[in-house]
Amino acid sequence: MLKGKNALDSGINEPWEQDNQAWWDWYVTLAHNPAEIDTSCVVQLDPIPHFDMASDDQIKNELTTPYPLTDNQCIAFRRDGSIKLPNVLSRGAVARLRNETLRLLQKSFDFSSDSRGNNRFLSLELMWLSNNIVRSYVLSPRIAKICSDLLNVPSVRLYHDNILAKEPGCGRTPWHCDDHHFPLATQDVVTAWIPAQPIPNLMGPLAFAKPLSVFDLVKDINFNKFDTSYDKLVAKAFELNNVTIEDKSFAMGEVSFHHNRSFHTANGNNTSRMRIVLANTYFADGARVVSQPTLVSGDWQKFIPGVGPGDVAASRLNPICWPVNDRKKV
Ligand SMILES: O=C(O)CCC(=O)C(=O)O
Ligand SMILES: [Fe+2]
Repeated sequence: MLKGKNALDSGINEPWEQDNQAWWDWYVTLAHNPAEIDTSCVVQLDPIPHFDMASDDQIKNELTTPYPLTDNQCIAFRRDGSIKLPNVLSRGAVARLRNETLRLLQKSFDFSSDSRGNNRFLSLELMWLSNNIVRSYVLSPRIAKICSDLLNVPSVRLYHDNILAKEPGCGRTPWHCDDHHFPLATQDVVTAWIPAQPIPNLMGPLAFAKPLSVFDLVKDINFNKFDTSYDKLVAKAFELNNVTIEDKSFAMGEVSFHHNRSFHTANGNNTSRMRIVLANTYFADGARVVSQPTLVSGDWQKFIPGVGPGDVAASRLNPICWPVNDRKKV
């Protein structure tokens, strides 16, 4: 595990000095891509079916209404480390999310055809601080309660939000588990991966190795910050052990939830449409920052400002998202 001895072995035991976008630019270079995607040959998808965008009030109402989870779904999550839930968002809420995230991406990045490549992995974080619509999706009691129920903890805080956009032609996301990234000294961490459009197979849906215990098959593989060897070795270990990979498409409104030890990857985007996702990570209230965050923890101090290694992770940027009555308790 990278938080322990292997971190020292593999030369990542130093802080990340750049921003979150630079982190993702580096991180996708660690993915093995059998062949580069030819952006002139990507598949033109049919238009996303039109749904009227949800209004501000509809969004507020929907995202504060609890989603009924069954015991079996909680059991499946704890066994598998991931679960995909249908209709967490209405069609109108997905349409609004795409509209809003696309607008924010267009404000922050250059999409003109002569700009640097068009097959980037783009990332925007902390948008909930300045955008009320994104805030509704990030601090959503509906989403946070699902996370709290899946983890079986009474209360969850936000670690961070990430708008993740894979441009057409962007390659694979390397195999990893998020425990490598999050400098949190707890196993009660979950990420809600919220697509802002349907994700057909060709667009590279998030794919999960199951069950959660396959973590043990690969936990001793040394991370290599320079090349694709870690990604390839994890893929090989899963293949040799006939590990089940859940890699199906995402329907509109479907959201996945993955535990921080769940190994996951995503194929490249072989379509002409940008794959936009809002990925929100939550953790059990009371958790502390690890004693030694690493390179793979990225720009973590941006998400837990003023909190040092070993301290309780409860900065003003980590509000309690569930239960709502505890929100003021920072
Ligand atoms: O969107 C992707 O391809 C990767 C996202 C991811 O690894 C995560 O949200 O934990
Ligand atoms: Fe991840």
